[in-house]
Amino acid sequence: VEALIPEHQRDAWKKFQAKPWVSKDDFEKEVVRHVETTLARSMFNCDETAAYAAASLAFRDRLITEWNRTQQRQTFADTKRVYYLSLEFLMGRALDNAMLNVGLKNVAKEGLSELGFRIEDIINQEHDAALGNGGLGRLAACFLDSMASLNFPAWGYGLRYKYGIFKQEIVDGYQVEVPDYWLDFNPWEFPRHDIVVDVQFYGGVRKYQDDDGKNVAVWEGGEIVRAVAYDVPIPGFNTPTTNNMRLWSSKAASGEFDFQKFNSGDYESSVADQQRAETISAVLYPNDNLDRGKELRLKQQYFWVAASLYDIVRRFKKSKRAWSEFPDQIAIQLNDTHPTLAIVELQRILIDMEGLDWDEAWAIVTNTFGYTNHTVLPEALEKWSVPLFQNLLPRHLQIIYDINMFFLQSVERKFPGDRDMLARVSIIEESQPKMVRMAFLAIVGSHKVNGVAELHSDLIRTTIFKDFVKIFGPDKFTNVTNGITPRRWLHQANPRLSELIASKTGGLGFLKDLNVLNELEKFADDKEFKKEWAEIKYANKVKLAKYIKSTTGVTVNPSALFDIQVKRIHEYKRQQLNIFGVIHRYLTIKAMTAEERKKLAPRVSIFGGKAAPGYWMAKTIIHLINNVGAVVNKDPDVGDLLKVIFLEDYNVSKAEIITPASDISEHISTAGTEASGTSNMKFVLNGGLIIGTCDGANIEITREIGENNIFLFGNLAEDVEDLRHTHNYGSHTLDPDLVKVFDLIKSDAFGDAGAFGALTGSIEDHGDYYLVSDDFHSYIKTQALVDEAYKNQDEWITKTILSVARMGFFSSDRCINEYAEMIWNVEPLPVEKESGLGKEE
Ligand code: HBZ
Repeated sequence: VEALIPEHQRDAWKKFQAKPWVSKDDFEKEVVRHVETTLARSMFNCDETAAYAAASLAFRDRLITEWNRTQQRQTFADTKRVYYLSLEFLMGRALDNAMLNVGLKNVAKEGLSELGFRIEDIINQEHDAALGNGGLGRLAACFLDSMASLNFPAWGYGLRYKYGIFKQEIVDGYQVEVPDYWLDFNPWEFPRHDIVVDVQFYGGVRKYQDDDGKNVAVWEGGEIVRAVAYDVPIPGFNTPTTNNMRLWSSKAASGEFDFQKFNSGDYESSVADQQRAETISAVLYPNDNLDRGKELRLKQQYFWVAASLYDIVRRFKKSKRAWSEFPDQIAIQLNDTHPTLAIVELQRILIDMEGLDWDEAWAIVTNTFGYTNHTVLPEALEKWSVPLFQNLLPRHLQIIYDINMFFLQSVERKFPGDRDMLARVSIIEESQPKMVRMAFLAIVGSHKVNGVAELHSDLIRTTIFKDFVKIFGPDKFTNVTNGITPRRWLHQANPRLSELIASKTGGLGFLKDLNVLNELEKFADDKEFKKEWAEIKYANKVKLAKYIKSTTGVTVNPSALFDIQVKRIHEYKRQQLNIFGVIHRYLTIKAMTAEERKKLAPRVSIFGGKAAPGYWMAKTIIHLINNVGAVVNKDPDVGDLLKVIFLEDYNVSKAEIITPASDISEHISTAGTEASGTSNMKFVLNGGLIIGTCDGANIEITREIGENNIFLFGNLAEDVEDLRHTHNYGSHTLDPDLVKVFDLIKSDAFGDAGAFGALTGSIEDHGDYYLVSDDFHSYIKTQALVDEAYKNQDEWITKTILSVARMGFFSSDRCINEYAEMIWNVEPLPVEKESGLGKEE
């Protein structure tokens, strides 16, 4: 490469090329330089915000240098790349992560201290990058960390929302949503004003035969919106590999249209055009596991997919390879069905723009894509109305109809005369209006489909996608159980535990090979070790208790059992079961004698999570939790025995405080509804036990850590259908303890019971779809076992050590290696030395 540049120029470039700083002095020099020049401030008015900005810029500069080199290395190696398409990346904060991944946190800590700052205060200045709803978005973030840490040539593609997930405020016990404008100052992104893609919407299709008699389709007219790239460096842990996350931002395409309007004096409507274009990437849709079918959402999906594919294809074309080599060079993973249009878009590019035959193009497409399903809930499966599609993306709809026609023909050949089968698997649902079933399109257009935990993958094979297993054979369907990055969820969130583990396992190697945790088994009965282990848990609880005090005003006892359920609020996740259990506990305490009360283990029930703004039932659950807390927390009969806390605005950075502080966490979804869950893994990895149903990854966690170390309860997935049937067609009597809970609610003990009528009614009168009553008894009994077990601290600690020791499987590094081998067929790109970076142990 260098030879392409004239020698005298090359020398100057090389002489002055950026050299990543490593020493404390150099770090301080960079911080001061950024304060004085980039920020135009002086040390006299450098507050924590400015210090955060300058420290971030110092680290960003470092990342950019490595990022550039990584991109060059990957380009010249010319090996296969992975593109992870996700409409959500729930990254959280970047500075702490960057410092730890490049191994310079201690350097920064000392440097900042000499400049007059505490590193924790500086880290806390950062606004979370909250471009996601929950598990799906956070999984994408963990995957980026793992792909970089394992040196895979991989990019993430997403949307640069101006507003991430809303900020939640609790006012009088109700959730209130406040917009999350997070871009005021974001040092982690690089605008690439030179990387733009014009994306077309609406218009019509003209078809004709060209001179050679070939059918040609031209999509013309309509409107153009411009996509501008913003790049975010993704540093791997203890490796120079720094990958790229490219987020697209929408703006009006400047061009003839605008000028015409300016010239005709139509300034206002030209400004309106501008705003309309910017609306596309303005806001993240705040629904998790619900599809609402809004046009703007489909626009977001196509905008992002079209820009990303243009970018990917442009990069491929530079290599001058034959089109048939496309799938050897590129793997694209679809994070749920949100990017399914990429399948159609690539087919369109290949047949309409590049002139390939249908079959040749389709082989390339299907060999390129993999699809990950994250839910079996029917209300979450995406469908788009055909009329809406026809209007917004007329050419894509034609291609979908063709894909469907060829697909149904193949089904007809395989299952002659089975018309029911054809109707069931058709990508077009023959409803009024007709709908495009995106999951079916994703299956037909991919070479592999995976679920995210074993039970979930079995369920999709045997229920929602069972016809497709018959059609394509079982090998197309596979499982990749989710995982989490131990860098953020152990090393960053729980530094003392990480340090203790490092001291016993020979350094930080476990963060790159989590199975090393196994070595902790031998300390499970080591008195000294257990003492340190318990002290760390206690310190983490003290920290959370302080946080609770400062945000809610409630004093909690750090010696009490901390029982935590933090995740999106959803009926299927059953926070209502938890709060009904809390009310049951409250009733029990009230009925106890003073003597009996002395024997009870004090408990703090902690909740957190956002409800989708339009999800009334979820908001009602939040309201009930808060009202129960208001009553219980000031009841003198109860005192320390029970406190009920709702933590406002649960997000990634709060999870980093909450997760290390649990004794028990709750993962209590109706069996068969939670695809995997990932916070279950985070809590166990941080030395907490869990109470859970036989659902999602709980099952595999049990297999790994042993059933003595987990509190399982409730009905099994295989029995859910029958139970629901009995509720609706047989006799449905409620659990007597639950009836007492409802009676208390109805006595207005927690405020006007009318506010909770829909919630209790859904269980009493509307079939109890989520089996709250069916599982109530088992839940209460199991919670009593938790109380008992917690009294024996010695055994409890042993259980938590053994559990952590057996969590190696749940590293997202293991997931990424599985995807790479089973689905992507890509290899890591080795780096010369593990790290040219600061190495901290
Ligand atoms: O994906 C979650 C699953 O509920 C959870 O069990 C799993 O562990 C996790 C990672 O695989 N799904 C989501 O978080 N889904 C969404 O947030 C979502 C967002 C927009 C939608 C649909 C789903 O339109």
